[in-house]
Amino acid sequence: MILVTGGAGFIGSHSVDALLSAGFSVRVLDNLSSGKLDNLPKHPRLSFVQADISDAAAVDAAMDGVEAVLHLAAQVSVQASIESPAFSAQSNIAGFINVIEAARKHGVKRLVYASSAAVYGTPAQLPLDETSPTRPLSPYGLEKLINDQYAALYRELHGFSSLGMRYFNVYGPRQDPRSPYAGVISRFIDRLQQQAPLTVFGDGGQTRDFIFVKDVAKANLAALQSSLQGVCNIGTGRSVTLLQMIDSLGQAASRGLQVDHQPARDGDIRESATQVTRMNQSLGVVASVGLIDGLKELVASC
Ligand code: UD2
Repeated sequence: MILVTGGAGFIGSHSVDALLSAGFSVRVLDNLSSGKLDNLPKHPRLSFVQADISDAAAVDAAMDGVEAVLHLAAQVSVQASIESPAFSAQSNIAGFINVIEAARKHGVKRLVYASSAAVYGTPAQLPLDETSPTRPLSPYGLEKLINDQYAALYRELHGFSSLGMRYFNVYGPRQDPRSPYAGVISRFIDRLQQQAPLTVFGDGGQTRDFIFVKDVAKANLAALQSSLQGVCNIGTGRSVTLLQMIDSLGQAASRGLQVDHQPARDGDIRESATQVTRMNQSLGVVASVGLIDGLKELVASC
């Protein structure tokens, strides 16, 4: 039995699909604050518990009979973490401790959890790798870094096996464009459907590593089955500018796209890129969905 916290969410529900396809039994624990039951299939090997990770007793009960945990439940908004740091820490630090401690007590063999590229802040040198300096720019990034430190401590103290997944820019079906953490691609899809121009903050020359959510689900599955310890950057290893991404989106949607430029966002990171040697070689996963193919699948799903 694999426990997936946040399993009704965007990355969570795709990970549940991958786990079910691989033959696992899955228990989802989700408070449905941003996840949706509609994201989950009806399946004989899937069960659902509605609970919050800040509820230690509920987390403890959900560990019964579990061999590995995929912990994705979190307060996911960077903005909310700046506005309400105590509330954010309740989920992202206290909630994390509830999960890792309950897992240890129940003798769970493996924890894979969502860390984030946000731990790096503005990169001093590109491409990033797992040894790059961390300098988070928000409570959210700091909370994820603290998760990584707790996981390292649990390894030292208890020999507890875990891997933190430092996701870069994940896109794909089921990402809610109105959610506080909606990525640029889901916003653009929303604009496209409304036949409205795409808003580009700044000149569009900023770069990002966009990874398709099914590749992320594949990496999560591999991570649960691997004994790799520490943290692992999760991306494609190929960054593109926003304007290049818009060009690919136009090809995927088979239409020309109108762009409206607005001033650059405060605190926006200009360039982002990661090496994926650890993901490719140690985890044995290569992101295989190209940007145009991923965007086509996303457009078709709407
Ligand atoms: C991502 C995370 C953020 C934080 C950060 C850390 C998402 C959605 N955001 O921010 O939470 O972890 O990484 O590195 O995962 N843009 C537009 N038009 C729009 C929306 C965005 O031009 O309508 C630009 C935006 O200014 C930025 C780029 O697109 O330059 C990507 O924006 P994003 O919010 O998808 O992701 P990012 O990498 O800034």
